[in-house]
Amino acid sequence: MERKKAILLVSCFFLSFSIAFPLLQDDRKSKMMFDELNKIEDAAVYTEDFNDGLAQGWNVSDGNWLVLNNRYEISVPQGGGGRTYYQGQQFTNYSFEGKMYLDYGWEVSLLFNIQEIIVGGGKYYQVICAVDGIWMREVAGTNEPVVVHVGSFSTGKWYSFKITTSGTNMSFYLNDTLQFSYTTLIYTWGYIGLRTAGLIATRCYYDDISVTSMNDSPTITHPVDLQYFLSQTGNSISWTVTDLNVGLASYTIYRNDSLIASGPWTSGLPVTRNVDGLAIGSYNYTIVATDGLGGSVQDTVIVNVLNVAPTITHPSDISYVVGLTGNQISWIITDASTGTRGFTLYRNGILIASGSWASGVPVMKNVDGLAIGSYNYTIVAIDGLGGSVQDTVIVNVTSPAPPVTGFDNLVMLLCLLGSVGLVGYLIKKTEENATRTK
Ligand SMILES: [Ca+2]
Ligand SMILES: [Ca+2]
Ligand SMILES: [Ca+2]
Repeated sequence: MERKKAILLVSCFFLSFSIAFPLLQDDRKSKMMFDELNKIEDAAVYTEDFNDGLAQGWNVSDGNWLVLNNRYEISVPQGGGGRTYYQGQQFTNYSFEGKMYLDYGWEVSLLFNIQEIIVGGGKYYQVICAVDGIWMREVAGTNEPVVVHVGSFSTGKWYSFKITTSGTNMSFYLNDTLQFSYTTLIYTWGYIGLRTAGLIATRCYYDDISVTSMNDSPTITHPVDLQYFLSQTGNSISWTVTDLNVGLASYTIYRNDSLIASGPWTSGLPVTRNVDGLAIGSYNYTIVATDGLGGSVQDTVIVNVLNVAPTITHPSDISYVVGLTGNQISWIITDASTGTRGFTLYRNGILIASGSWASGVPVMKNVDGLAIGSYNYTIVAIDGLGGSVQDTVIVNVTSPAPPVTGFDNLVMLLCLLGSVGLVGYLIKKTEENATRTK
């Protein structure tokens, strides 16, 4: 059954892959990045076995620290001391483990949640394993012990140690046995370090240091994808990253895999990126936010910059008497964003012309020589970037002379009747005159 499921899943994967290759490729890349970042969190984020004879990244504050025999060692005279810390990274919610050996003398110490180390002091917690007991100090001025633990520690043997800190809770283990727990209200994150001090001359060794993060990754909002028309302004993406445990929190923003911005972020406050001024096209904006403690999160927003369709004037319809000349339609097409421009012109739905156009330059069509009738001229212009516009002008061609009207007919009829009456009267008069003459 599981096998069938697996085959089905694989089939679906390849089907999706073939349908949406570019999208899936991006998703897979993001997923891989994310997995890598998560993997760091699951495993030890820092290890040092000193087997290469070096203590890379360790900053000696005081004392004569040496890497000898594949371990880190310090010898101090009576009344002396020494401190060193790993400055490669600050940690929060972590487990600090290793082993230690008191060769002779008084104590070995472990430092954690170090904020700073300065001559004669600093800000950190210190777990002390001494031949007279195990205890802890909060080093910030008074240096008074905050934990006094009755436990045994002796010279001449290796001990494994583990300090866990989670939020404000810390615990100390020796050879996997819990020695004590404490609430660390002042410093809840920081560097790790090592120390010794000699009430009597002391030499001790440390080895196999590791830090495993129990840090929570930040979370991030997912702003909606956005689109705008070319040249529009005021477009931005605003992410908000949230994380309770941060070190040096920083972000990087990539546009189509190219780094375009970076900086610090603050939990709960927006990180805003203006996305104005892009050419027409599709862009992916990916932010990767790290918490400085090994935790990371990312998000991608797609920005589409759209083409603006052309506009066109609407010339008046035309009417002319058949045979007259000088009749033409003049359109002006305007568009700031164009690719390969083109127009097609139709008369009564039949293609009669085509060509190119330039923004703001008239496209003219002579419409002389038509027979009497009505014609529609429709132009369709494309901007070569998916935008188009059209307009239609009606051309009426009329006959040359106006026809006779009803009023004229009436006048003619009256004239005719008048003429007939006059002729009849004259004939009658002529006949009367002839009779009298007889
Ligand atoms: Ca070693
Ligand atoms: Ca975190
Ligand atoms: Ca356009």
